[in-house]
Order: sequence, then structure tokens, then C-alpha cells
Amino acid sequence: MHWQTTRHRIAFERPRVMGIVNVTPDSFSDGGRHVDTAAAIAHCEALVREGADILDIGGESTRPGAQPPAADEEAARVLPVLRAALTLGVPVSVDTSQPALMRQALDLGVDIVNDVRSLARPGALQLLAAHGSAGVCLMHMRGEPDSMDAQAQYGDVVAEVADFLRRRLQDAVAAGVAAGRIVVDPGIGFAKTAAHNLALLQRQRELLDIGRPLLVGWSRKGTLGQVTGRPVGERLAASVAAALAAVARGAAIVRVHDVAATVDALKVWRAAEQGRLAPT
Ligand code: HH2
Repeated sequence: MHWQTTRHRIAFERPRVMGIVNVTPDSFSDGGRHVDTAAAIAHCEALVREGADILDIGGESTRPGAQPPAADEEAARVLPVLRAALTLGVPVSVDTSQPALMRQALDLGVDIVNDVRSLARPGALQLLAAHGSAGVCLMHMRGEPDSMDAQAQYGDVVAEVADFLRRRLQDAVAAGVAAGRIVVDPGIGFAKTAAHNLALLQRQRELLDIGRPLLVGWSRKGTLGQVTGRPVGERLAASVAAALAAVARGAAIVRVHDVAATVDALKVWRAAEQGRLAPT
């Protein structure tokens, strides 16, 4: 399977690492660290040096309880960073739900739209359909970040998340986004308790039946704090372990803050799978 994006056709002969660049004052683990443009661009460059296969650049924190930024504020944070990131030789993703920003980003030549709201806002789906080649990540969530924790109620969380992603995939394809442009994501931590997140990891293979590559983001998230008892700044080992557990259960792309450590761990995992030194 491949993932078609604007400039790059991403292959999955090995797991891919998406490096996170949050240009926000309030993200849960790194809020405020890269909020000025120069710092965010330097961070993009560092992640590419560390081996990131994709850069995911966002200007809205979607942590539980977060308030969305004004639309023009989000665009002002993100657009100059996207412009610089597009020169770094790797696919660039914009993490946004805002159709106006999607359009501006696509006009710059951005490769991927990663939308935690699954292109639900008016005009988003049509915009991607009209574009013709940009990649899309459709993610499961319920409600909005400021209220989603109250909606963490499921009968069978894995079946319900799979149904949702299957439906959104069908909607996108029906609107004119080719299936080969789409990956799906269970949305770890979005309207889910630790038990829900861990069920989604344990039974992650069931999501492979959807038929598209799986992207997952466990990096530094609350469930890892609950498992280890560690605060957000001390979740590196936990995050790497979760990324490996996800890849071992079929994830194609892991979305992470700590690129260098994840890349090393995946190299060792792959060498173990193959029983030899694997080509990089
Ligand atoms: N998680 C976050 C943001 N965007 N996109 C996808 N596809 N999957 C995820 O799991 C995902 C996501 C939240 O993490 P982070 O960006 O670190 O924090 P914040 O939303 O506070 O900026």
C-alpha cells in the first residue's frame, strides 16, 4: 500500500515517522516552545536531521479542554513555518480543521492535510476533493477538545472507531478524494479513557481491515502517564514503547515528538523482524 500526497508517494516497506511541530502557546507537552516562527523552523530542520519522514505542523492545541485559536491567529502561526518546511525535502502535513487554512496551505504546495475533525467542517471535504492529489489523514474524535472527555462512552470502542473511520473514508471517496490519498487514525486520547486507548492498541489489527494505512499518535499522551505514573516531560521511554507496540500491530505511520529515539527504536525493531541489517 502507498499514500499519495501532493509531491510524494509514500511507501510503507518500513514504518514511517511523522515528527510533530506544534506552533502553539498551549500544547500539552511542548506548548510555547516553538511558537515563534524562527524557533519552529529550526525545530522542523532538527526533526528532519533526526530522520523524520514527514513533518506535521499545527497551530491549534487539541489537548482536552483546549479553546480553539481565532482562525487568522492559527494561520499566522502556521503559514510561514509551512513555507520553510516545504524546502526541506520531506512531505509536509498541516494539522488543521480550518478549511480557509487548508486552502492557503494547499496553495503553498503542502502535501497532506491532517484533520483531527476528519474534514467535518463545511467546505473541507469539497476542498480536498477539488485539489486532486493532497494526502489526507482522517481521525476519530467525538465532540470538541473543550468537551470531548464527557463523550468517552462506548459499547465496543474498537468496533465503533472502526465504523466511524470506515464511514468517513466512504464519504471522502464519494466526494471525490481517491482512497489512495487517505490514511486513518483511531485518535488516541480524543474522547477516550485510558481503557479505551489501550483497547485500541491491543486490538489495533482490527483497524487494518478498513483497508488503508494506519497512522497513530501515542507520543507523551495521558494514558502513558497513567500506565507509568510519569509526568508529561518524562514520557520518552513510554512513548517509544507505545510507538513500537503500535508498529508491531500494523501501524504504518507513528506521529511523535521524539523523532531521533523513535527512529532508532524502529531500526532495531525492523532488524529484529528481518534477522539482518536492514537497508535504511
Ligand atoms: N494528536 C494530537 C494532535 N493531532 N493528529 C493525528 N492524526 N493523530 C493524533 O493522535 C493527534 C493529532 C495531539 O497531540 P499534540 O499535537 O502533541 O498536542 P496538542 O494538540 O496539545 O498540540
